Formats: sequence, C-alpha cells, structure tokens
Amino acid sequence: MVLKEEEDVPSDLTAEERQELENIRRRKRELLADIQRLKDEIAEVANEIESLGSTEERKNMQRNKQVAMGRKKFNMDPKKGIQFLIENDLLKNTCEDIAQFLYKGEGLNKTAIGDYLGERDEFNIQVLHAFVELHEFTDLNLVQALRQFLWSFRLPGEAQKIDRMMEAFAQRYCQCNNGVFQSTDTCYVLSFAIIMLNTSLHNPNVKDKTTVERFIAMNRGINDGGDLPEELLRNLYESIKNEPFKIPEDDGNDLTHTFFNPDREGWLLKLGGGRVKTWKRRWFILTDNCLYYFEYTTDKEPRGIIPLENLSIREVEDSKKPNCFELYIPDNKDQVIKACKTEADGRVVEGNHTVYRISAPTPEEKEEWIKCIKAAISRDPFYEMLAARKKKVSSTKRH
Ligand code: 4IP
Repeated sequence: MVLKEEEDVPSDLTAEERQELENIRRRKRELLADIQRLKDEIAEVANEIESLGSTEERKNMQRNKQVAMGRKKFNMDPKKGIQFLIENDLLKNTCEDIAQFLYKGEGLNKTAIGDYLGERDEFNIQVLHAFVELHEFTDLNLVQALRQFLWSFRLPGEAQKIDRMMEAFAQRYCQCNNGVFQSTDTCYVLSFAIIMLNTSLHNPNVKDKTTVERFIAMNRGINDGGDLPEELLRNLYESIKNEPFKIPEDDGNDLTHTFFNPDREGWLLKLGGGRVKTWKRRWFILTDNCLYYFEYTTDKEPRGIIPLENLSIREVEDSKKPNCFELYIPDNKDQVIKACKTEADGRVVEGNHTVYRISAPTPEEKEEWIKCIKAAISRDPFYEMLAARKKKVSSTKRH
C-alpha cells in the first residue's frame, strides 16, 4: 500500500490501524522538525564561525597596521615609537620585551635602534643590557662577536653612548667567554684596537696600513699589565684583514669613517734640547695621547715621553733638515714642555724643551705624523675615555 498524501487515509483500515498510522505520521513530522532545527542550528553556528573568523582577521589586520605605524614612528623618533606601541598594547612595557623587539629589528632603522640603546635614561640602560644579553657570544672569538654585535644596530657618534654600549658588549663577551681576558676593560680596549685596525686596513684614506707586528706591539700589556697570547692577536688580525666589518649604513657613513686610528710609529729625527743642538734618530711611538721615543725599536724603556696634552703642532722650515714640524705650547714663549727623559746614566729627569723640533724622512710621512698627532691632541672625549682605560689595563706597561 502506497500513501501519496499525508492526509490520505485508506478507507479499509480498522480504527486501530488508523490510530497507528496517525502515530507514525506524527513521529515523522516530529523527526522532520528536529532535522530542520538541527540544520538551522548548524547554519547558525557556521555563520557565527564565519563572522568570528573575519573579526579575528580584521583585528589582525588592524594590529599589523598599527605595528607598522609604530615602526615608522620609531624610525623617526625612537622614544615616541616605543611609547605608541606600548599605549596600543602592541608591546609590553618591560625592558626584556622592548629589547626583544629591537633585537628582532624587523622594519627598524639601525641608527634609530642605536640611538634608543645609547640613551642615558636608567630604563634605556636596562633595555641596552637586556638587548646585549640576547646576543650569544659563547665560543666566538672577539672579532666574530663584534661582527654580530655591530651588525645589530648602528653605533651612535656620541662618545658617552659609544662608551656605554661597548662597555655592555665587553661585559657580555666576558660573561660568555670566561677566562679569555683578565678584565672587562681589556676586552673593551682590544675591541677598539680591532675597530681601529679595521679602519686602518680597509679605509683607502689610511695610507700607512697597520702590520700584524704593529698590531701586536700596540696591544702589549693590555691584559691587566700582561700580554695577550700572540696567536690570539694574530687570528683577530687575520680575520679583520680577510673580511672587514659589515656595518649598517643607514646614513651612508660607516665605521671606517667614524674611528680614525691616530696611533703610529716610525723613525724620526729629533733636535736635542741642550746648548749644543744635535739631531738624533729616534724610534717614535704615538699612543695613549703620548709620544714615546726609543733609541732602538726593540728597547723596552723609552728615552723620553712627551704627553701631548695642551700641546699644539705646526710645520716649520729648518735650514738643516727637511720635512720638519714642532710641538709647542700655544701662547707661550719660554715655558718648558712637561715631559720626561732618560739621562745617559739611566736617571729619569724632567725634559727641558720649550719646543720639540722633529724631522720626518719624507714629506708624506711628515703629513701623516702631523695628522695623527693632531687627531691625538684634539680634545676628542672618546679618545680620552679610551686612553684612560688603556692606562688602567696597562698600568705596568712602560713603567
Ligand atoms: C742630547 O745631545 C740628545 O740630543 C738628547 O736626546 C737630548 O735630550 C739632550 O738634550 C741633548 O743634549 P747629545 O747626545 O749630543 O748630548 P736623546 O735623549 O734622544 O738622546 P732630549 O731631552 O731631547 O731627550 P737635553 O736638553 O736633555 O740636554
């Protein structure tokens, strides 16, 4: 028996059968209603999911836009950029989170990162330390560590900032490589010797390229009075020679222009200060803001030391010797230059020169010496800081 319509009720059914048919039809209707309800519910949930997805997406897009805006603001004014990101819940206000953000550096200008990290505020200093902690220097030699560090931001120009950042670097390096250096200061001083070596070897304006022997000699006594292993210094030298530092160049300047190495050494003639003026060939070394002169290149003790503080330098003509220059006290005629010298009998006495007249072997060398001495005596606060540290780590040097 086939029933076409719901309402159709065959006439030959008993009352009982009719009742049963009615029950079946009611259950069927109920089931259909249930199915429909379920379908509706599924559609509703699907809708909800769909709309949920798009708000999430929209939120993400909005967030990404704000982060991009924060990065732009940071590049224009680092402090304002960070403040914007914090206010918009895009960055947590902790030094660790900010350091992480700077370390990732996505879309950030490296000069701006350097400026932020170099700030004197206590909070910025904490960020700097957290930032340095993110660098892993274990088992890297000092050149490898410097390569990593100097690539992560651009070293600012201001002496105090450079000092703070390199101090933090040296601390972290020593923490990761216990026992390599006697002190953080040694690591700091050697780091600059390396940066300056990079300048000397790779800046085409520097004509007189530092040799490995000179590099080793310049770093004598910096390990708290002792010498660093020669092999270590040779390796660092070779590494820089083979590959210069890669430095972020946001503003077209690089490190080889920022640091000019004023240290220099070579043979010069010096006019004596006695009544009978004699020219003596002496081995001169310019370092630590002082001019040292030796009788032989291998001498341990200098014959004389001339601190360059408060001195000036000028070119002079001399009837007897070519390529002359003089160290003198500006605005002064008779005052004796503060210096010390060793007498023939070995006693160390005060110098008695009112000027030091010196003759270089060639006009080019004269120019180079004048340039280097000028760089050493110009009051560059950074060199002064570096010289002070050098003195500290090599206090037994030359004494
Ligand atoms: C000496 O001449 C040397 O030139 C000394 O130079 C110089 O000392 C002496 O000057 C001068 O008298 P003689 O050797 O002919 O005696 P160096 O020390 O390099 O040998 P300076 O002060 O230039 O070192 P006085 O002023 O110290 O006498």
